[in-house]
Amino acid sequence: MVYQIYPRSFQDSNGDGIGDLNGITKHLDYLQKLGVNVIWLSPHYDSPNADNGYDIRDYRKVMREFGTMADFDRMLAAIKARHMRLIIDLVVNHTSDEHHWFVESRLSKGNPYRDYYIWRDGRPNPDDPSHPLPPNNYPSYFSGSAWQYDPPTQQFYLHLFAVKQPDLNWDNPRVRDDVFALMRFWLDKGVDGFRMDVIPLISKQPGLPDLTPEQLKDPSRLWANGPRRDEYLQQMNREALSKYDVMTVGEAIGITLEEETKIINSQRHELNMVFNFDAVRVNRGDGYTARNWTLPELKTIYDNHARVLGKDDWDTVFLSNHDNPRLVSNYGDDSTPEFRVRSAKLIATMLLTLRGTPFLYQGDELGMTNYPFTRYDQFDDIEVKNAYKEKVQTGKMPESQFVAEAHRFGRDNSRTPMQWSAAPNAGFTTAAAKPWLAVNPNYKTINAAEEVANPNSIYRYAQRAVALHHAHTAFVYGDYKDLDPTNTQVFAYTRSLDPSQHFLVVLNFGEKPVEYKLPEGIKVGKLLLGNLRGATEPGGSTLHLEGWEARVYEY
Ligand code: TEU
Ligand code: CA
Repeated sequence: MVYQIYPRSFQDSNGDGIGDLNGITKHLDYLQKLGVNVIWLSPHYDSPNADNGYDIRDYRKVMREFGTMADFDRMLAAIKARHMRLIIDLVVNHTSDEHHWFVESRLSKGNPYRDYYIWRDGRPNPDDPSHPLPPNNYPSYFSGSAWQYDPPTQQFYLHLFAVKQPDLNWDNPRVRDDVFALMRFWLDKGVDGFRMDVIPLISKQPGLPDLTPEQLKDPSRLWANGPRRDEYLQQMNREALSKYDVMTVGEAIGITLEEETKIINSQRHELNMVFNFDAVRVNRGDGYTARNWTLPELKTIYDNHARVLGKDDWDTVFLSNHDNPRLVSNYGDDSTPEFRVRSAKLIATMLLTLRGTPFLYQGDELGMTNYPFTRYDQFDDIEVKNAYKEKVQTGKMPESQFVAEAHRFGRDNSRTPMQWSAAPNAGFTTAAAKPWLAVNPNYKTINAAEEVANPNSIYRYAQRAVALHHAHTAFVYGDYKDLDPTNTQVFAYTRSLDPSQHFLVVLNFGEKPVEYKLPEGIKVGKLLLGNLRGATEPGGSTLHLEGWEARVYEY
């Protein structure tokens, strides 16, 4: 089980309002007790923080706000001492514009680092010849064009994300060598692998032609399937990964399930796993808009995973991270305390019993919720700020609608400080400090201190669900079978590993109680896990499920 830490928001240890590495070290027992095997640490490197560390200025330095290299080494040793492992975030599709490679690169066309990035002449602008147009029509993920004009050399550079995140030119072999060297730097320190940020985007389309109107609807599809992607990942595997005992998981933005087998099939020696976005985005339309979805759609996704990914293609299971809303607000029901607790437990049950390595994001184990945003100035995220400029300041969207959508899907929901206790600032930082992003006001009731002590809490339930996952190899290696794909309210599936391990998971995905008749031939046995007390039904074939009730049986 992998637990993601967003260091800025986890624990501040020195009262500056920003989480840090010593703060993480302080809570390792908490993570160990939850049953965490691997910690994924979001970027901890030196960065001007245009995108909270996803814009790296120096890959070999720790961000000053997060501490020192000695703090990192102490944290790593303390993780290992608890038999956990650490993977770090490898952000190498782009760097910060303050990275010395880019500082050099932009100086002159003849600079030795010029070809570390992607520079092009603009296109003539008939209306205003002194302001050339971008080289092509690529949009940035963070609004506007993906090209930025740079006056010193009068060329544009490519940035698929923020203006301060220029894309590296992986077609340059020196870039690849330098990336593999920095990977070895951290691997030599003893880190246990990487989560790789937008890794499929590293191979650009030859000649960078304009996207067609069709391609413009989802540019990631093309960008993620560049011609040299697998060659580069295989080289990375050969020159860095294969020399260590490590785990890798790539962020597979823009890639279909069928395509992802190219990256993860173990015979191909690229990455171990990827995050496929099909499930986490099932309820999303364009931008921050919602999409109507049904439970059978989600089941189809998991069924496809079981069908398409064979024994050489290891899967991941996740529905949250630092780019998505809070798990319980997004897929459960946070409208009443009772349903929040039940639905958070139900989702934990699902994540820990589906097929693949489960990932939890910090605070999921507490059922932390979206922040009650009501105003634009409460947001910090560059994605929100750029979208606001493009949509609201141009009059394309009313401010109230923008705030409502960013409240529903914006990334700051999951980035508010971890709620450790009922103390001021939720114990994230000192009472006197101002946290870098506001603490969710519900911290007085939703916090780790309360939940660790309360045997009926989400945390304590998650602990049991993780333990169950670890206790039976069927949850790791077993077959997955959806018992009732078209049922719109109940998600029921089995995980089985012959000859003797047979588990049944039944999830009532909604507030309405339901009588659920099991398919022919299945009779429940011992109840191993359930999110409502007293669910002791005789070994029958009809289950009476309360709203958001979850159960795991032996059968
Ligand atoms: O995210 C890439 C990515 O998929 C985002 O475009 C995401 O879809 C969007 O932000 C959701 O609203 C990775 C990191 O996880 C993210 O935090 C970074 O901002 C981004 O790359 C650039 O490094
Ligand atoms: Ca701090």
